[in-house]
Amino acid sequence: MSFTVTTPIYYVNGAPHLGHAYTTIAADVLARHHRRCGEDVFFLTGTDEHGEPVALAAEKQGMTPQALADQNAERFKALAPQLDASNDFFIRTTDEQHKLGVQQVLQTVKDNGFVELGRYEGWYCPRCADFKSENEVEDGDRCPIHHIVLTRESEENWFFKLSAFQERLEALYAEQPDFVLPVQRRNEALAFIQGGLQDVSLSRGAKLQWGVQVPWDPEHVFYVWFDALLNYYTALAYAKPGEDLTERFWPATFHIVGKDILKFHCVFWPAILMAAGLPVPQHVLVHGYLLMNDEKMSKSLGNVLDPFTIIERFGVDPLRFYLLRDVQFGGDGEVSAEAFEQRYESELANDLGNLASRVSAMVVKYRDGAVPAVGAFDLTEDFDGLADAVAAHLDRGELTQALEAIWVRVRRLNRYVEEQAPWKLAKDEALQEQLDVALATLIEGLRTVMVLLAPYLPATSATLLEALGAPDDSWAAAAFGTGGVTQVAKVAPLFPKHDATPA
Ligand code: ME8
Repeated sequence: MSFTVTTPIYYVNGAPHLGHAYTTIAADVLARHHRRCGEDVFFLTGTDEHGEPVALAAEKQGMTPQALADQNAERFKALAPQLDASNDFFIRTTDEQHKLGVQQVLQTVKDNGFVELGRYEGWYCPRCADFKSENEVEDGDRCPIHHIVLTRESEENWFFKLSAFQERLEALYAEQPDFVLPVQRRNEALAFIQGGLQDVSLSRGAKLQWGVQVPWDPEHVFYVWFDALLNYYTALAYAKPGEDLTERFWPATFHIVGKDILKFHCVFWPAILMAAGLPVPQHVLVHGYLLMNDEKMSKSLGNVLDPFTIIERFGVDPLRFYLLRDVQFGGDGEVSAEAFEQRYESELANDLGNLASRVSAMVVKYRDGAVPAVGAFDLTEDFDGLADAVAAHLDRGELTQALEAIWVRVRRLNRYVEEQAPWKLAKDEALQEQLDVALATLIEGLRTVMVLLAPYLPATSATLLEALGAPDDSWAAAAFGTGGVTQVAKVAPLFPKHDATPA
């Protein structure tokens, strides 16, 4: 079975920030989960380098768009490994093969009769690279997202006949009810479609040169959004030298995007694929905004919390954990350094880190590190069905719920330590068997949660499973009771204390 997951390709008009890290981490969790289930996974991320957002930023900095793109693409490329993201390829829309792919697909769209010449009259935000309808425009003719004054455009353009896809899109939403997840985003997208679709500009005229040339009209470049969306498809043809991966990995399983770009992914994208005669993706998973002081973080608003600082001080696993734990995936959520530290302290250092140290220390103290072999574990009911529940959540893109399901068991293990009080059992000759069961259960519980947490906390999970001598983190090992730990040493603190407040 194949599984293809993508992030948006990020604009190179600025540096990577926490919002970008968020989507990449979410995609990585799904990629890692499906890989360990033995599936054939392709995980794609990259950069969006054409259009006004980049051309304008380059002009401001006195650079050519290509030079700015080269500089910032490097920073986005470097972000992925820092997040421990396991992407299989990094696409840049300035790649020659991508440009060729865009031209081929959009030529097919034209040949199929879905492109015509027209005139665009109306508002345009060069930061969004998006056309704004009258009812979206804020007072003073401003962009509702960037609050900058919109430009008034009147231009001859090639248009994509989006209006021809109204019924086909409605049918798609009916036939594939989970095409857009979660359901409130699906409803938003469907309402947009049902509200009536207008044809959209497919190209930009002479005012903008920075883009992929329209093959049938070299004076024009494609509107950046169509160039960008096509990355998900074009990448497959050249991601692996000598092999075309398109058959193997298309259609995509999950496109993960922020709600700011819902319209493009949930409406334009399936329509353009249909127009080209290509299969549509299985799911678009839409998440909300990370908010700092209630304002969406974005490069254009200059309001960013730096993921690199957190990674440097705490490592990347705490960042991955915090973002997927503190903000319900799908909705908006406030993020702050204080909330990060609190989660770090109470959940990673205490709930998980202390559990691992205490449990391993007790096995060392009471059993010389030998994990007792027991006939049956306690807590089997508490763990019953957990792995399936986690998988079911992840299949619906419920990343926070899956993590919560695991964390309920982490808490259960902590309560079990208190209930059993192994330090008391140890003092009583008659209770040695119960102590054996308690220690074996705790080790098995710890092993199980660490296997399940592997997609979220890859480095921590590998370290601890290695320390337990049970490095298998495959899906088969995720079932409670599989066992395999025979000997343990005391585990060093997984999440050491940090005194200073991160910047
Ligand atoms: O839109 N909270 O690129 P972009 C959560 N190039 N996620 C956030 C975020 C925030 N505050 N800020 C950014 C583009 N993101 C286009 C995409 S795809 C074919 C083309 C994340 O650099 C989120 O995933 O503006 C959002 O959709 C994306 O970054 C926008 O990145």
